[in-house]
Amino acid sequence: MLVAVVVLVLGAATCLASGTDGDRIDVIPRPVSVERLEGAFRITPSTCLVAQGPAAVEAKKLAASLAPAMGFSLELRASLPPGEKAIEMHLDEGLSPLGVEGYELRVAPERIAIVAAQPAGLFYGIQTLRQLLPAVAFRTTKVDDVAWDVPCVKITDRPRFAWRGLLLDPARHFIAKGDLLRFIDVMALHKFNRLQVHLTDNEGWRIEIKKYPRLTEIGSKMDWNLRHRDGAGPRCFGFYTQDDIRQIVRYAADRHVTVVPEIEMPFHTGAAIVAHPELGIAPGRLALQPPEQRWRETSGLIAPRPETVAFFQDVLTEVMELFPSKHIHIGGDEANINLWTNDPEMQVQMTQLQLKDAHELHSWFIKQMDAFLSRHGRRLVGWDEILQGGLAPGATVMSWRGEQGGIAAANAGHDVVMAPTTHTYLDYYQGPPESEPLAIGGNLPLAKVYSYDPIPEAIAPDKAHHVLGVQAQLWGEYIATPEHLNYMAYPRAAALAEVGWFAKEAKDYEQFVGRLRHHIARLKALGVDFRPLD
Ligand code: TNX
Repeated sequence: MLVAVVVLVLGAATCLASGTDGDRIDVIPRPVSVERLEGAFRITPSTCLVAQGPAAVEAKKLAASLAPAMGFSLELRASLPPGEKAIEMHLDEGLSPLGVEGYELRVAPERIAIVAAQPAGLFYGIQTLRQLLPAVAFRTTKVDDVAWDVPCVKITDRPRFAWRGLLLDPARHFIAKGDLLRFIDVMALHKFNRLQVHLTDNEGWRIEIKKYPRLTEIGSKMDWNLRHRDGAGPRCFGFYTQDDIRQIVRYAADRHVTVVPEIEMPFHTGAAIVAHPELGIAPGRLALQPPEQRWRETSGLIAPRPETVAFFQDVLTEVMELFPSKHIHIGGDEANINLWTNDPEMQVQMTQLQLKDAHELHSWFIKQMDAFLSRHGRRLVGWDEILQGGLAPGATVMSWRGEQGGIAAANAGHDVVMAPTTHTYLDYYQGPPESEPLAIGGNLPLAKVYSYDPIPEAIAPDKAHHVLGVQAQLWGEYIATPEHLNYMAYPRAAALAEVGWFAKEAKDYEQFVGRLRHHIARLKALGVDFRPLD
């Protein structure tokens, strides 16, 4: 299998390098193998779409995505009408060597065929097909006088990694449901398949929990925000009802995106502590404060008493009902555990549990959550701080403070997702700070994102399969509007999509930028804001 993939990759390199401008195949992420053939298939109102069963479900998505710009909807049929031009889609187990997300796309003058082993593969074949059309195919209103020509090609494609993620942070600035859904549309076009949603933090609790209504009654209207220190700025209030969540999860699933919820603990929990002071260290202090003082009295750190463990397990019970994702993220980052070291009640707890320090108490708490999620058939994911004090047996590690955490976890046989600040923090500046909107800091230009390889050499070759993939973060402290969100995301997320999809051997930045120049015309047609290329 490995040999076959390498051959495909090298094949792609030769083909694309020899292509003249008229032959350009400007697909992002770059398909593994592209062969340009003579001629084109023209889509017209009389073109029919042929698919059955699960393939028909995907075929309808193709028709729906083309209809706004083309002004007609392709007619879906169950069988190929003799002599008529058709786009045909079907599942074929024979393609299972391409994995659950791989596909073949063949375009000939009389027929387009998309074939895959699984529906996700058909969906990705559709995303490639859309990008072979003129960029105005992405317009959301009818475009006249365009020949909807698709160049003849033979494409064989499959992703390098199973986890190709983006993180959104509605906790810091709330993201309205409609904006979230539009974001999912654009990420799916780039073949991303995981959306981590950071639902809780010091600045806000954004998910309705039936058992603890105060979490949103109070925690979604926090009067404090890291960015707007003197109070909450615009878009700092809001939450998703359970019905909203179900709608988001379903919408994402239709686009083959799994929504991974993140419920932060034991730190970054200020909003929960304001709503439920009993979760914090020295309970009761908060309740006595006037509302505008509430934040200043929370450390953002919960006290891991048995009652607190039960509280968060109750929360996770409702979260598991809403999110079918196998992976559930519990945060685990940046805990200021010195507060436990110095707290008399926590000292007693550490002695009782025979733990030698606060790191072990942190680990003990995470292990309670790991055991609980494992009992329910789920997998815990946490930021790399969960390695300190001993990694929970079922944990998957998201490596953000560089690659060391990911390397250590993978070499110890744990799954990891690489998400280092150095290459995947899309909240960082993407150009000279003086000419960019205010950001949290850092410096992450497009080329650096593109250069990333999620498998560091320090991971033993027989452990490399533990690297599930890669994820980019759009932390929300400085991102208050959907326009700004897209500006920070694109085009860097397009580069990350290629990092997650295309084999590193044939990655070529100049060639990527050439394709990107065409790709941004698609973003424009869709009305998606992006940072212009240098
Ligand atoms: C660190 S990444 C955090 C986030 C911030 C981010 C800002 C991580 C696990 N923790 O809470 O939003 O930096 O770049």
